[in-house]
This record gives sequence, structure tokens and C-alpha cells, in this order.
Amino acid sequence: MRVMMFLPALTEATSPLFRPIKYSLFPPLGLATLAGYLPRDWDVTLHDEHVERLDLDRAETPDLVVIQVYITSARRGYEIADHYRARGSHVVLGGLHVTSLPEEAAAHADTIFLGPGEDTWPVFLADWRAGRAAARYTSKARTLVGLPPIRRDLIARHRYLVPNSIVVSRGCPHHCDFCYKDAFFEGGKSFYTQTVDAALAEIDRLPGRHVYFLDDHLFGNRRFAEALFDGMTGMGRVWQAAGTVDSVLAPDLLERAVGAGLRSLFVGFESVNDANLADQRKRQNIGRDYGAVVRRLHDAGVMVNASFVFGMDDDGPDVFDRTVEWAVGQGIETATFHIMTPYPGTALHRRMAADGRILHSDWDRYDTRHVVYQPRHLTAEQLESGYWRAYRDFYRWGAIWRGASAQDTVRGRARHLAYAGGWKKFEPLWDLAIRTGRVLHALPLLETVLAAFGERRATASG
Ligand code: B12
Ligand code: SF4
Repeated sequence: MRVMMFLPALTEATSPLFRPIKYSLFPPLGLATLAGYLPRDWDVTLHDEHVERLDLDRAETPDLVVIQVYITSARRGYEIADHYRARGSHVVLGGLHVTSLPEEAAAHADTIFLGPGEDTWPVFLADWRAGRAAARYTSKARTLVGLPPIRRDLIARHRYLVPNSIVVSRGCPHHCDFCYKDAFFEGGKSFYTQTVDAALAEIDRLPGRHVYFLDDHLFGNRRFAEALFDGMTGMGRVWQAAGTVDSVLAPDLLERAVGAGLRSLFVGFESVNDANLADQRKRQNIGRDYGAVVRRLHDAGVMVNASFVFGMDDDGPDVFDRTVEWAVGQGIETATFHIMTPYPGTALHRRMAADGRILHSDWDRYDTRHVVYQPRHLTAEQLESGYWRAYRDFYRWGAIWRGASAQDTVRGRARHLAYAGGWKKFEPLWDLAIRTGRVLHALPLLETVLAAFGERRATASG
């Protein structure tokens, strides 16, 4: 059997002129997970358009075409689907956007999947082989027990800076209004983990030292997280992950994570305006001392990647400067800014649509860089220009230098400069590395910076 699996890209990621490094960070883990269920003797290829050019004109008619569809890649995903359907392949679509808008996706597919695939995918495979594939499969039973090993052999490792990405849970225990999560996991559990042993075994299979957990909230189940971190202690890994502000403040959990090799954490601060947090049901952030979160992470030797969303209803024109000023003043190493984006299926989208505030449904622009709704205390122009200004201001050399001076040693400052500057100031070098297929060569440098950041703290405190 010939199977082709595709992760289509949004237009920006395929530009012949310039490729941002963020599209060459992580391989298509979802598809590699699904590939694990396919018989080993099938001819399976995995294509990630973020890192390779697709040649659809090649005369090939696979038996089965599998496409993962995110909102921003929906248009391209449907194009690829239509192409292979016209050739006679059986085309299946799944992922977040398909789950949000099944009718839209169904027009381009023989079969669609709603929700995560671990329960429905094996059922489909059996049906399809028996010649009775259904048009739609909806996930209900949520478990990661018995997951087959991920087909990492199908991933072109050298094309990614972070080939060792991993997820050991699905979903999140929280329910923020703007998040994809409740829509995607509707009809079943929306937060569940692997067994600790299976997670440790998967980590063990990863070559090298560096690991990046893509879990929405690695600390979401305390008992699981503690056992995982204890199991990882002594493995010699350095790793990055995402966690919430309340989990950082929880006593003892962060310490265990650091002992197991945590060196950088993506934290959803979202907004410096408390009223926004209540509005978005971001309860785990309300009333928390954000400064204490950053200090606690830095004291533990963990770099901070702070995530902020602009354009919530309490944001006025001053929000950009206030946010950047706060982040730089705290010595935060890297920041990710987003324009609030109401994804179809979310509570936020329902609310905006009911109020007539959705401006259009051009999914290409639902990329958190464009304004797709009517903001309350800002114009759309102010919001977009403020967003770009925030990036410029945060990553100015002057700001990077100020952030570095919040570190307490010369080496610490140098590392802050290297890490923060490395992401945004050397984009042309990243572009070159991507084009020449050498992006993985930068991984040892990343490992060194991450490892050294933690060692400095260990020395300082011990
Ligand atoms: C890693 C990541 C990225 C990476 C790479 C993506 C990749 N290689 O897959 C990068 C950095 C490139 C990226 C970029 C962006 N991302 Co992103 N990203 C993620 C993240 C953190 C993890 C994805 C992942 O690997 N999950 C783990 C795997 C195992 O799960 P999965 O991929 O969902 O696959 C499972 C199911 O979805 C299902 N499934 C999926 N496809 C199919 C197909 C079939 C046939 C079947 C049966 C099942 C199935 O089964 C799989 C196994 O369970 C998610 C958050 C999240 N939790 O999903 C955000 C997320 C997907 N990203 C998001 C966004 C908005 C973006 C950006 C637009 C953001 C930006 N401003 O830059 C860009 C553009 C994305 C694009 N190319 O179109 C949103 C998507 C919203 C939406 N409704 O589509 C998410 C959900 C973040 C969020 N909370 O809002 N992202
Ligand atoms: S904490 Fe993060 S992943 Fe969890 S529901 Fe909120 S935004 Fe989504």
C-alpha cells in the first residue's frame, strides 16, 4: 500500500525569499504518531511543506493521502486534497480545523476525522482495508495507553532545529475562552496523559541531549509531572516545555523539573490587564504576581519565553508599550506576541460572532498577526501596528541589553544576549542554514546555552 502524509504550510512558510526559523523548529509529530499505526511493510512517506517543496505534478497516485489541517493551512490543505482526489486516491483530513468546521472540510475529503486520532484512526484503517471506510469518524474514547512507537524514522531530522519534540499528554485542565482546546476535545476527556513508563521510554528513544515538550501544560497533572521529573532525573537531558503561571508558583514542582533538566519554559502570561484575564476565563492567572513568576524561574536557572495576546477587550493603545516595558524590565529572555484570534469553535468566536464583531473568514489571515475581529478600545490599524512595534521594541539591541543587565553575572548577561539576540537578530543566518539543510547543526549551540544557564544557577546557589 502506498501512503502519503502531508503537513501543508501557510504561505509565509514557503516564501522563496525568506524563511523564518520558527517553521523549521518542530517536525510533524501528529502525523508521525498516526504513521505508527500503519503496517511496517506499507510504503509510507511524510511530507512537511514548511521544510520541503511539494512536487504535486509528479505522476503518482497513492492509495491513501493523509492531511493534517490547521486553520492557517486549511486553504493549502484543501488544494492538496482536491489534487489527489482528482487522481483517485482516498483522501482523509483531520486535525484542529477539520474538527472546528467539519462541513467545510468534508467537501474536500473522502473521510474526515473529528478530535484526536488515537481511537478512530485504527478503526478507519481496518474499515478502509475491508473496503467500507465511513465518511466521518468522531473521537470519543480518550486514552494514550498502548500508543505504538512514533515513526520518527519518517522524519527528515536534519531539516529541524528541534527534532526531539515530544508530547506525553493531550489537552489541558484549564478552559480559556480563546483556546482551541475545548472545541477540539469536545465529547470526551480534554486532558489525559501517557503512563509515566511509556513517556520515559519515549524520551529514552530520543537521540542526543535536548528535548522539547510540546504539551500544552506539562505540569497540568501534578502526580504525573512529579513522577515524570523524578524518572528523568539522572538522564542527563536538557529540556524546554510550557507551563502556566500557577504551576510555576506551586511549591516544589519547579524544583523537581529543574532537577530533571528543565532550562526554559514557555509561560502564557497573556495580558498585563487583570480585567482581560477574567473576561477570557484565564482563572489560573488572575491575581498572580507575574514578577514573582519570572524571579522564581530565573532563580531556578530557567529561561523564560513569555507569551502575550494583544487586543482583548480591556486593551487600549497603551497596552503594547506597557507589556514590552514590563517584559524587558523583568529580564525575560524571549517573548512571543499574538493578536487575539477567535478560532471557529471557541467560546470567544461564538461571543464575537453573536456580537457581529467577526470581520471575515479568510483563514489565511487567522494567523495571530492579522486583526480578524472588531477590537473594542483600539482600531484594527492600531492593533496591528502596535503588535509589530512590540516585537521591534522587545528585540531592539537596547532592550536586549537592558534585559541582560537584569542578570547578575557577566556570563549570565552574555548568555542572555546570545539567546535573545540569536532568535531575532540573526534571522538571515537562520534563513541560510534552512536553505542549505544545515539547521540541525545549530542544535549543539542551543544545548550549550541551555545547559550553561542552569549550571550558573546551580553554582550561584550551591
Ligand atoms: C508545535 C506547534 C507549532 C509548530 C509546528 C507545527 C507542527 N509541526 O505540527 C510551529 C512553530 C511551526 C507552529 C506554528 C504556528 N502555529 Co502552532 N502549535 C504547535 C503546538 C504547540 C503543538 C502541535 C503538536 O505537535 N501537537 C502534538 C500532536 C501529537 O498533536 P496534533 O498535531 O494535534 O495531532 C493529533 C490530532 O490533531 C489528530 N490529527 C491531526 N491531524 C490528523 C489527521 C488525521 C487523518 C487524523 C485521523 C487525525 C489527525 O491526531 C493527532 C494525534 O493525536 C500546537 C498546540 C497543540 N497542543 O496542538 C500549536 C497550534 C497548533 N498552533 C497554532 C497556531 C495558531 C500557529 C500559528 C498560526 C501561530 C503563529 N502566530 O505563528 C503558526 C502557523 C501554523 C501553520 N503552519 O499553519 C494553534 C492552531 C489553531 C488552529 N485552530 O488551527 C495551536 C493549537 C496553538 C494554540 N493554542 O492556539 N505551531
Ligand atoms: S492554559 Fe493554555 S492550553 Fe490550557 S486552556 Fe488555557 S490557553 Fe489553552
